[in-house]
Amino acid sequence: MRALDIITELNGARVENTASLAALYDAVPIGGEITLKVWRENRYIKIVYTKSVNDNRVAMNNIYIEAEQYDDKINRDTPKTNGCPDTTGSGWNLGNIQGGDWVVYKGLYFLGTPQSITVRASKDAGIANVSFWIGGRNAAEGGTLIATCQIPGLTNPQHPAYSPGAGGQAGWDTYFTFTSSAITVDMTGEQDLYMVFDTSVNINWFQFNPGGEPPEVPWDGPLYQKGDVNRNGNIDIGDARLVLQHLVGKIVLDAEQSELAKVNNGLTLTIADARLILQKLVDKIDKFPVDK
Ligand SMILES: [Ca+2]
Ligand SMILES: [Ca+2]
Repeated sequence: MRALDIITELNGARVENTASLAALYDAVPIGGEITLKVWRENRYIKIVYTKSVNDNRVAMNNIYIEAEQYDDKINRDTPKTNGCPDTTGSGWNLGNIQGGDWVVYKGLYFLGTPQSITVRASKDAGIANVSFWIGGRNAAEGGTLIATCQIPGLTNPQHPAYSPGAGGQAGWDTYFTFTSSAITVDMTGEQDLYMVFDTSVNINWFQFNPGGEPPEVPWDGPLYQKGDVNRNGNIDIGDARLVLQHLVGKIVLDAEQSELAKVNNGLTLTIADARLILQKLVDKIDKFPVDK
């Protein structure tokens, strides 16, 4: 939502002002769908999104997970939970990882699809590829790959703090955040999330990055024609009267009415708009300047 957007409807109900917007918004349950009719710059658009717990615009998908708090793992000794010297996170990590290992975090609920995953990790040398799957740990198990994240070792030139002489424990104790590939698979709903490893790496935590603004599409519902300030379906004397009353301060038009009333240049509301509405009413003009 941009600063100059005007929300005119929420789930089909007219938004009169900030208080009515808040009341309409509060009436939608968490997880419920919200359809907004929004006036943006010079056109109506439709924005559809899911109401979230902690964000009134974007689906809740910034889920944060301590890597060592998995629900299940491959049936062998590794991975293991170890103390973690990183200054962020829980003080514990997921370590002793071998190629082929996996862990699973069950029952994560996504109200939308995140953009990507930030992974807090360390490694001494080489490159680890961490794969994230939902529904299973690989395709054969019914899983869908959602993202991969490369973790270079501290002695690898791809590492942001590349230090050729700092292998071994220095590399394992130096944590950085790395960003996964973009998520393009729909993750909405409850998911079992698998993290799969191709080689050794230490993971402290990871977090899903929010999906950003909900997509916008042109408004496809009914629209009032320009000049129909009282929104009764036609141009009438009442429309001109409302504009005049607004201009002398007797009433205040709501945001949508104000847009409907700007029939002259579409930018500012003046006495010319009321005059044009009257001229259209008596068929002196067949179109408003703004419609041409
Ligand atoms: Ca941790
Ligand atoms: Ca009217």
